[in-house]
Amino acid sequence: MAVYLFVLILVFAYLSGVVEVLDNGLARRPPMGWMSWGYYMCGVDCDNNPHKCLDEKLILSVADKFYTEGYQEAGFEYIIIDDCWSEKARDDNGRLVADKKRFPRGMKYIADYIHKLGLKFGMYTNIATKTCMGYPGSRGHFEVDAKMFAEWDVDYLKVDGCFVKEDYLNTAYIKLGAHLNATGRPMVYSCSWPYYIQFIHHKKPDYGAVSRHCNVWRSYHDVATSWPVVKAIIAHYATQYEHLYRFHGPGHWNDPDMLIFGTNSLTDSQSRVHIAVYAMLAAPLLLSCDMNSLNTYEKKLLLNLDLIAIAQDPLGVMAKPYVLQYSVTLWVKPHLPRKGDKYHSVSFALVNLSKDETTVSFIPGHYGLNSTDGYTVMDIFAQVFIKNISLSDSFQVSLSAEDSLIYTMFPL
Ligand SMILES: *[C@@H]1O[C@H](CO)[C@@H](O)[C@H](O)[C@H]1NC(C)=O
Ligand SMILES: *[C@@H]1O[C@H](CO)[C@@H](O)[C@H](O)[C@H]1NC(C)=O
Ligand SMILES: *[C@@H]1O[C@H](CO)[C@@H](O)[C@H](O)[C@H]1NC(C)=O
Ligand SMILES: CC(=O)N[C@H]1CO[C@H](CO)[C@@H](O)[C@@H]1O
Repeated sequence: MAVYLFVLILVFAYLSGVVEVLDNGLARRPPMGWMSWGYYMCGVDCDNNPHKCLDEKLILSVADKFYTEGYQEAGFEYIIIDDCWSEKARDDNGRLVADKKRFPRGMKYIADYIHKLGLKFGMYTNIATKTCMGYPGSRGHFEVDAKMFAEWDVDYLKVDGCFVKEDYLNTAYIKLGAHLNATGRPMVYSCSWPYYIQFIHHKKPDYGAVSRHCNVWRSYHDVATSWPVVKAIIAHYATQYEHLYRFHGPGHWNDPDMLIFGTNSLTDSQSRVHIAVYAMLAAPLLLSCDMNSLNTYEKKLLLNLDLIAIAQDPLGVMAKPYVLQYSVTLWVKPHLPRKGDKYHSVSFALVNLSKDETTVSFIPGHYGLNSTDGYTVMDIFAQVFIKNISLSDSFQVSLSAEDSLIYTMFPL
């Protein structure tokens, strides 16, 4: 009997171990959309800086662009207002108030507008008494703020982690998550928690706990509108893969921060690297720009449905990086469709971050392919099938400096 019980407990522990991630039914695929911070930052000085003004007009214009120019069909959905949206003080009832000048009709109006187009609405707070930019934060107001975000029909909440101690971070994100859940309104919960643990408090984040309480979380520094910063993010994910991949999947995602398309920061080949690595990581794809500033090539990449299918694959596997010859990184990601429920399709992204052109070769069969009928190969940026290969074939690729190529192999 005792042995029997022990086995039961083991089985239970195993089962609960497997399902122990946040299960609110949300973010089954990495969120796609737009977030204000990367480009607009604390865009409050609208008179002197109208092109960097965070206001109602901007948010509605993003919604309109998503709706009219094909972004929504490609999967872009969440429109998220980051820091600096509120008045400097709460009202007499202790509630946050939207900035009266920049958001004169309030947040519910914006939510309704966005929802009418079939899109989703996101907002921001900080876990401390003030936000990172000094606006009122949620500490001491978790319940009232959670209810208010729910009343405003928010679908996604980004919660920053400035100005508090490590032990507070480790309990407060869990408490705020419980208050969000108690509202009954489904809200994707985006936590900056592990970033602050690792880079501000210099401790090891408990990603198990994070993935039990958050849908999305930041694990590295903020992006900025510059290529070296994007390269640093890519390098971080390449070196930290072993620590991150097991927590990454449907409903719970590592977030390398926004795409910097539309900010005139990247060459075409750097844009390919940026989107290729984010797609292979199964990262959230959040733009941050004036939607009118996306150039023709960036728009083509964002609406490349073969590429988006890799990024949004339902299995949600984070690609594994391998270092090939000449420091070229080969990212390998299995995904759907599967042949006979058995043989995955697999995408290979080659990325070289150096400044020289080179030729590399690899044998796809050495990276988990095993369908002996072979594979048919699509060049994802060109969107054409280029050839069929067998398991032992070598694949030779000429790769320009700071460039990327993606090949998807579908089992024949
Ligand atoms: C609240 O948590 C429960 C248990 O994890 C989950 O089933 C439910 O979907 C959550 N509800 C919301 C609104 O997040
Ligand atoms: C290789 O085959 C096994 C089953 O024999 C399957 O589980 C695995 O996913 C396959 N690998 C790929 C990349 O399809
Ligand atoms: C690959 O094989 C399939 C199935 O045999 C065939 O229909 C297709 O034309 C081949 N593609 C190329 C590029 O050779
Ligand atoms: C494709 C390419 O640029 N090849 C280069 C990759 O990176 C290494 C060094 O980082 C160079 O030596 C290669 O020429």
